[in-house]
Formats: sequence, C-alpha cells, structure tokens
Amino acid sequence: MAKQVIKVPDLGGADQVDVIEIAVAVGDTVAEEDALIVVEGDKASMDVPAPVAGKILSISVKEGDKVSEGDVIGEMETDAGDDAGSDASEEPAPAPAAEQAPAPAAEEAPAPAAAAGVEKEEEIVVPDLGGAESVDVIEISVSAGDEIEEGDALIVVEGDKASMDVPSAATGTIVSISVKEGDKVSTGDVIGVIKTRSGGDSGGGGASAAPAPAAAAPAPVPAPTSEAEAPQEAPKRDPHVERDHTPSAEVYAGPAVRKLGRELGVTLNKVKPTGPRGRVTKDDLHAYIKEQVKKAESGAAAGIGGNIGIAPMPEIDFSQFGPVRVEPMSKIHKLTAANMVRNSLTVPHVTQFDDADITDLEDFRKAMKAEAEKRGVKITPVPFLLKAAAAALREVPSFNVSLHNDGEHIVKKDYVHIGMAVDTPKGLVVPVIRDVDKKGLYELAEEATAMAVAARDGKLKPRDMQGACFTISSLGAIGGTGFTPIVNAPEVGILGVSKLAIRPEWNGSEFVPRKMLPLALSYDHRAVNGGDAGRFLTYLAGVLADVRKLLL
Ligand code: CAO
Repeated sequence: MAKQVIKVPDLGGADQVDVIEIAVAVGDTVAEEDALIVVEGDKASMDVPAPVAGKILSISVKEGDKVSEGDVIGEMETDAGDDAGSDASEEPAPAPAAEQAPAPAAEEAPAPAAAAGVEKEEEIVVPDLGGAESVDVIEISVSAGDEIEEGDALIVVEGDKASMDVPSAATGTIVSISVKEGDKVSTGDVIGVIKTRSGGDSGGGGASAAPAPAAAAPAPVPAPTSEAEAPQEAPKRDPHVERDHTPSAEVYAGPAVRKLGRELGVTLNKVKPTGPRGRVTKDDLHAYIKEQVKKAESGAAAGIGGNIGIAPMPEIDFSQFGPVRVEPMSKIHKLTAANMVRNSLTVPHVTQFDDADITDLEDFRKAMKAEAEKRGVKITPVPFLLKAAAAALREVPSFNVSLHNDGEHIVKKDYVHIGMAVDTPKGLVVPVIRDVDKKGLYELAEEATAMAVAARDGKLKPRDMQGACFTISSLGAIGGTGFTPIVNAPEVGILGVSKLAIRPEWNGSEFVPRKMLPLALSYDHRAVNGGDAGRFLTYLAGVLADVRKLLL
C-alpha cells in the first residue's frame, strides 16, 4: 500500500477554477480515471480524474473552493509499492494529476528535519463535545495549505441548541480536511491532518513526544447542550422584526462567514439567511453581493445615453399559478445569460437574411457519403458552412475584424478561427475550430464532431473555446425557418442557420424545386457596416450554392 497526494492536473491554461462537485467520499474505492471532483471555469466544466485506482483517504477541497493546476485536493491509498509511499523513486511513474504523498502518519514517518525544527503530520480529532454526539458540521473554516495559529477555528459544528468552533490545538499547516459541510461528527472523530513543527514556533508543544491525536486534538470547547454557554447560539428570530434593525452581532453566522463579511464590507444583518435556524452562510453572502452588483450594473446600464428606463423585473411567485420546481442554473448557463445580456445591450446588432441554394451541395454531399463512411466521418452541412464562412472571411477581410476594447481601433485578423455553437445538457458552449481556411472538408467534419462530443461530455479545455473570429450556430437539425442570433462579442458576427426547405424557385423560364438553406447573419455594426456584411453574406451564400468556388 502507498499513499498518493492527489493534485489538480493541467487545466489547459485555466486558473482558479471553481470546484462545483465532489464526486467521491472518504473511504470510496475508485478506479483509475474515475471522476474525483468536477471543476468549472469560465466556459466549461471538466472532471478531475483519479490518476490511479485506490481508496480515497481524504478530500481537502469542498464545493465552492477555487483550485489551480498543482493544488492538492486530497490523498489516496493505492496498491502500488509496499509501504507508505514516502520514497517516490521506487514507485511507478505517477499519472500527471498526482504525486507521491509526503510522510503520512506522524508515528511511522517523521518528516525530515527542516531548518526551523522537525515537521510532523498529526491527525486532528474532534475534542470533547460535552456529551453531544453526532453534531452537524456546518462550516469548514480552513482549506489544505492554510497556515493556522493555535486557537484558529478549523470547522464549525452545530448541535441541537448551539454552534461552536472547533479550534486548532497547534500552529501549523493544514494538510487535509476529511469532513465536509453536512457531515456529522462525534468526539474523537478524525477531521483532518495538520503539519506542525517542533522546535520552531509550533503551538503543538512537544508534538513529537505526545501521541499524534492527543497532540493535535483541539482544545475542549463548551458543550452544545447549554444555551447559556453556547458562544454562537442562534438568536431567536421574530419574523416581524425588521431585519435591518438587527445588530450584526446578533445575526447568526459562523466566524468564517463573519470574517468574509468584514472582508467584503457587508453588514450581515442586510443578508437574507438561508442556513438552518436562520444562519447566514457564505452562499448567502455571495448571493447578496451578486444582487448588489446586478443592481449597480443595471443602474449604470440605465444611465447610458440618459435614463432608458428599464424597470426592475417584478418578483413573481409562480407557485400561485400551479406546481413548479425551482432548480439551480449551471454555471455555464448563468455565464451565457450574463454574456447574452451584455452582448445584446452593448453590441448594436443588425441581422441580415439570405437563402442559399444548396441543391448541388446536397447532391455533392450525398455523393461523398460512401467515401466519408469509409473514413469514419459524418458529413453534414456544418463542415460546408465552416468552409464557406472561412472563404468569405478571406474574401471580405474587412469583415474579419473586432472592435478594439478602447473603442477607437479595429483589430484586423490574419487568421480564420470559427466557433461552432453546441447545445449541451449543461448549456450552450462554443468550441473553436482553428485555421478553418487551411483544412479540408473531411478534416473539418472530423474536428467538428470531436468538438461537439467533447462539449457534450464536458471535456473541452478553456483554450478550445477561445480565439474565434466568427461563430456558426446551426439549428438546421432541430428545425425552424429562421432566428436572429446574438453576436458572441468581441467576435464580429454570427451566422444562424435554419432547416433547409425545398421551395419553388424561378429559373428564368419556370419554377423548379430547389433546396434552400435559410441564413441569418447578425453583426456588430460598430465594427463593420452593412456593405461589408452584405458582401460577406452574398459571397458565403454563393459558395454554398456552388462549392467549386472554394477552389478559386
Ligand atoms: N437542414 C436540414 N438538415 C440538417 C441541417 C439543415 N440546416 N443541418 C444538419 N442537418 C441534418 C444533418 O445532415 C443530419 O442528418 P443525417 O443524420 O440524416 O445526415 C442531422 O441533421 C443531424 O445533424 P447533427 O446534429 O448530427 O450534426 P450537425 O453537423 O448538423 O450539427 C452541431 C452539429 C454541434 C452544430 C449540433 O449538434 C448542435 O449542437 N446544434 C445546436 C447549436 C445551437 O444550440 N445553437 C443555438 C445557439 S443560440 O442559443
């Protein structure tokens, strides 16, 4: 058996991504590649997989934490090797996401002597709770890597009548915390591991001589059984009392929430509590801040060019009309919503329509089917659209631009990267296919399929979704005769493609049935004018009508 520290692998350049899900619990046995946690950056969520098979010893992050590449997220016990894994060189090469654990238990593997003293890892156990059993963990006040002082709160627990801090008995660095909010703990339960240093300024005082649990055990705290003794007892709330008149000190909140409140400059009595017994949680604080920012932003937006008079959205209780379920939006969904508001309010949109006659393209596509199948790719209209848009961006370079942030320059692009909107269960994502002008139809078909699969599996990296000049949003497989897409700023435009329809077209002497593809081009009228857009869409539709133009 060996211990392995689990670290966050390469996140493709993303930094400080949110932990949105803890997929395993302490004690779980996992196979290599099983998801341990799910993280979410600005544009996508992704699993952090187990680097090897084994048993989870601890998870040192919690939902809502932010992590970056190399951050420790927990420890595993693996079958590799025969001892505690302190000698990394004897182990097989670890997966990129993990590396060998430092010395694990205090008594079996004393840490090497550091300049300031001897480092030692010790278990943190729940102290005497004065008879209370199975109290709720309501807050985790520290994370792995935190430097703490003796007496600092580690977690907050809550019994029947009061909540209390579990303080640290030692000064040191938190290695891991093995409980999470919502867990139940009793006296003597191990809640994590701390690295202390003797001979330095460790508060552990002789930790090396004392048995680990005793040395690291937090100081006893008042039992959660007596209201008089309870340091964090919830004030009895009178629902008729105006919240703003409640002094902050009487607001029911844990020390970490109070600290965060102070850091953010929020008066806690203004925050709507959603925790048990009216406790203010960190989420409540974040929700309050978001609400205030939204209010400030909509106020600022209303100020553009005078008061445009956007009335606040009324709060409606939909349950008065019938049964409802209120579910949280995914982060991608929320981000998309925020971007849509920004883009629709700040980009002056014009949408121009055309129909491309793709009768010949469809014949050609059908003729390619057997060859495509042999190559293992599916040729839909999308690779043709990518190719035609790339040709149009090259033909009309004044359209391959972005408005500079300063509003005074135009950024002209010598590359042709195109985004492709993909509908996924977690929301809309737009992977980017690079250098579309330099790729063939089969290559584009293959890449578009791979990107759509990765998008739906949540496997896109942030860099897969950056750098597009232009986006294609195809609803052709779904249906509809047309829609007006919103520009994905700072891109210049977006092509909305609807379902092809067979229509009678006049060929000069008679009506003939033709396959017509409805196109809608929305563009940023600050960056380009109608002439550029008209030339761009006409050329694009012309290429789709006669793909031989791609050879020119
Ligand atoms: N008209 C008629 N049929 C069409 C078509 C069109 N414009 N476009 C595609 N089709 C057909 C395809 O040929 C395919 O038919 P066969 O299976 O018979 O060959 C079928 O529809 C399904 O296509 P697909 O979905 O497998 O592949 P695609 O290349 O058309 O689309 C992708 C890929 C990723 C663009 C698409 O799956 C998707 O997610 N679209 C939604 C994008 C979106 O949500 N946009 C809105 C953004 S704004 O909110």
